[in-house]
Parts: sequence; C-alpha cells; structure tokens
Amino acid sequence: MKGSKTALISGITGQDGSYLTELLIEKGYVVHGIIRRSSSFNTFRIDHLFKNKDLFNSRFFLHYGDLTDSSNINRLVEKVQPDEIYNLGAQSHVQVSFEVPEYTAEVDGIGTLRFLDAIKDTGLQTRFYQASTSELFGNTQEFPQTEKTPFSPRSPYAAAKLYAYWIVVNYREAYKIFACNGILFNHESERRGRTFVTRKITVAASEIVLGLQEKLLLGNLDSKRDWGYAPEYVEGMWRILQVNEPDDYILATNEAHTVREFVEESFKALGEEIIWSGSGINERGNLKSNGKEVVGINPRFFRPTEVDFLLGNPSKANEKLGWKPKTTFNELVKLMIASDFEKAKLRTIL
Ligand code: NAP
Ligand code: G4F
Repeated sequence: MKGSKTALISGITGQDGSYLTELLIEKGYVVHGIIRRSSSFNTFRIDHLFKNKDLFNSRFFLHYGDLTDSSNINRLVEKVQPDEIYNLGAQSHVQVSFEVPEYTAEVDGIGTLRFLDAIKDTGLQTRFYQASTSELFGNTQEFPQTEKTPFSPRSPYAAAKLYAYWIVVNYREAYKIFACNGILFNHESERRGRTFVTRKITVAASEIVLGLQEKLLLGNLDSKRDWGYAPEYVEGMWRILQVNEPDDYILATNEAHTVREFVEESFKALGEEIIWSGSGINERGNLKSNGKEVVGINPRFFRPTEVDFLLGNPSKANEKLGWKPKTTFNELVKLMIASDFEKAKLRTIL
C-alpha cells in the first residue's frame, strides 16, 4: 500500500511473531510473514488475522520459507523489499537444542547470516532486528546483566544465538547495515508454547484443579528467570528499529523468580496452596486443601548444562527508547492462569 511501511517477519507463527504482526498492522504497516510447510496446522496464533478478509492479501501476506534455505530468503527479501525485517524464526527451545544441535546452529546461527547476506547483496536500505536472548549470558556471575556483561553461553541454542549476535554486530560495522540485537529476557503470555515452563505450569495447574490431569512433572525448580509479558516486548522490538542509530538493547523487568514460585503463584491464582516436602528428585508438592500430590520431579527435564539465574537491567532501553515493562510477575501468572483455566473448562464439557 502506498505510503505504508512494509515489514518482513520470520517466525510469524510463533508467540512473538503473532503479537508483533498485530502491533504492526495496528500501526498501518503492510506485513509479510514467512511460514514453514508443516504436515499439521501451525498457524493457530495468526488464524484470526488471515480470516480477516479486508486484511488478508491487502496488508497481510504469507509466504512459504525456511531459514535453512538461502535462495528462499534472498528471493523474499528481493521480492518484498521490506523497510524493516524482524528475524524471530528459530529453533527456540533450549533443552531441545541439546538433541538437535546442528539444526539449531543452522537455523538460529547461519539463518541470521542468510538474512544479512541477502540485505548486503541486494543493497536494500532496510532495518534488521535480530531476536537475541538472555541465554547468551548463561553462566554469568554479574547481576543484573547489562549490554556490557560478557557472554557465557551454556547450550547449543545459546552458542548458535551467540554467532547470530556477533554477525549482526559485524555486518553493522563492516557494511553499515542498520542491524540491531534485542537481547530479550524470558517473556511469556497466553500464547507461549506449551513446552516452555511457564505455560506448562499454567496449563497443568488449571487441568489439575479441574480434575483433568493428575500431576505436573518438572525439572529444576530452583532455576530463576526474569519473566515479562510478551506483547510489551514486541513493542520494544519495534522501538529498537525506530531510533536514528542501530544499537543493541536489553529488554527485561529487573526482577527474577524461581520456577517453584511460578508453581506456587499459579495454584494460588486458582485458590489452592502448595505444600512442598522432600528434596532433590524426591521433592513433591501437595495441595493443602486435600493433601493430593500434584507436583513431582522428572530428571528427564534437567538439562546437561543449566542456566541457574538470569536478571536483566533494561535501563538503556528505558533511557534511549522510552521502553518500560508494565505487567508484574503476579499479573503475568494471573492472566496466563485465567486464559488456561477458561480453555481447560471447555475441555470438561467436551
Ligand atoms: P516460538 O514461539 O518458538 O516461535 C518460533 C518461530 O520460529 C515459529 O514461528 C517457528 O515456526 C519459526 N521457525 C522455527 N524454525 C524455523 C525455520 N527453520 N525457518 C523459519 N522459521 C522457523 O518463539 P518465540 O517465543 O516467539 O521467540 C521468538 C524469537 O525470540 C526466537 O528467535 C527466540 O529464540 C527468541 N527469544 C525468545 C524469548 C522468549 O522468552 N520468548 C526470549 C529471548 C529470545 P513453526 O510455527 O512452524 O514452528
Ligand atoms: O521455559 P524454559 O524452557 O525457558 P528458557 O530455557 O529460559 O528459554 C526461553 O527463554 C530464553 C530467554 O532467556 C529464550 F531465548 C528461549 O528461546 C526460550 O524462550 O525454561 C526456564 C527454566 C529453565 O531453567 C529450565 O531448566 O525452567 C526450568 N525448568 C524446570 N522444569 C523447565 C522445566 N523448563 C521446561 N521447559 N520444562 C520443564 O519441565
């Protein structure tokens, strides 16, 4: 559309891609998204957008593609000629990256290079956002982490994202490409994938309270994360590309909680209290109301190398971009529980 900015998004079917698409459409952008061919439906987070007939094929377009396919990425960059590219596509699960390290490196690391090379080779004046991650800090001993904290990756996922981070910086310096890293700490929502710990907990707690599930099995309960609300973080991504000079920014809340606290708050939001007993792999959580054992440990969810504690300082984003997280930890848990409890209730009548 004449006069509108055009954005190209990889990872549009994911949590962040879906919220970012809504935000950009609201701002008047034409949005092109890259989707992967799948044998089952993988577009449930954006279905509401392409069912909107006024939007679909006028301001919202989908293209098949994959970050492992250079010719596809080149073609899309050349064809769409986007003003802004958001590279959100990734094999984004840390534990899974230990099982598929080479694929994770291909997609998360070299996939980023493919976009940057396409920009360089076409000479397109576009702005590039890279979905970098707090996992880069891994084993750090500096708290809270800032943009100056040295990286110390602890997984094939983090190592792949480390390459992506530095190739963004290098192409910015070497070829003057407007390329930026958003170093985002964990951000969750009602749309979070169900194998990430927060959503796994809110789905399970809702189902347990409704009698649809017996028990929630987890790994490391002591792990601490800086959890924010995803819609606020995609707004930060957009802000990162709106300033005059390309740079790298942390988006975080500067508040950390354990997985254990997330479990407690989730049950509390459902009117239940968890009583913990035992330790290590024998630790368990029982409902105070009826004594039922509802939380246990399964070592299968431990990682070969764990990131114990992440805490981010978002001061730079606040000062330079005017970005600030709003949703508190308790509010985040409550809104995820509210959504999953409603969905679980529907399953009790089906
Ligand atoms: P997500 O829900 O797992 O979504 C990942 C997206 O990447 C999906 O659309 C997925 O497509 C797509 N994808 C996977 N492999 C691909 C490939 N080979 N080619 C093209 N697309 C591919 O992740 P998210 O939570 O929205 O995160 C978005 C990005 O931010 C990721 O790069 C993640 O690593 C990074 N990040 C996330 C967080 C967080 O807390 N959420 C924090 C820091 C950084 P399918 O739907 O077909 O699988
Ligand atoms: O929810 P998680 O799987 O997220 P993780 O590993 O922090 O990664 C997420 O955030 C990163 C940003 O820091 C992103 F870059 C990445 O793409 C992804 O979005 O695990 C959180 C913590 C870990 O310490 C994990 O060991 O929870 C612990 N945990 C304990 N039990 C569990 C479980 N994690 C999962 N997924 N499943 C469990 O049963």
